[in-house]
Amino acid sequence: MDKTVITYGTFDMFHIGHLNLLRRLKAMGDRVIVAVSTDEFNQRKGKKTLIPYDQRAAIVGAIDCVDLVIPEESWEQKLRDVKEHDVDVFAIGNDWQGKFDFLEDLCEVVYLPRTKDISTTDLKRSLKRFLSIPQEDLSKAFEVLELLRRDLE
Ligand code: C2G
Repeated sequence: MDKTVITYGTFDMFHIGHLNLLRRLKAMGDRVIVAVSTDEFNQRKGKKTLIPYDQRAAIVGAIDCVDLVIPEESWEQKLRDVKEHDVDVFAIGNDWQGKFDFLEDLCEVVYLPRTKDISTTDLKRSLKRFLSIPQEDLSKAFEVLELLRRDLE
């Protein structure tokens, strides 16, 4: 009997923390369903996203350990999804520890350790810092790097 695992998330600026989580889900079962937060729902979550829903859903759907992508449009849909998709395990990062224990009557609830030192927030901050460097300073830095690379050849 196939074991179905479900998770929910924004998956903005897809990174290794997201991939690690999805791979762990695949290791826990046979079928992985990912509910990707819509842009409207992210607004309700108070979360600003850079990448629109259709692209975030397409990227998650292209990951080989993901079998089905559905939209996450509300907090309440988890109960319906678990029943509708005959889910055996609900899993999510432990930044949500305890928040979804109400699902325990319907399926196993697992909170997984987050991947350290990576988050969409940090990526956005680094990108902002990088883009605030004056263009001429960047050009000079790249010239120096090129000279160093040649010296090392
Ligand atoms: N994650 C992780 N390690 C990181 C970053 C994220 O394991 N370094 C996990 C999160 O714990 C979550 C998933 O990747 O399980 C997606 O993270 P987000 O896109 O930030 O999801 P979030 O906005 O927390 O949405 O109803 C639940 C919410 O929709 C979860």
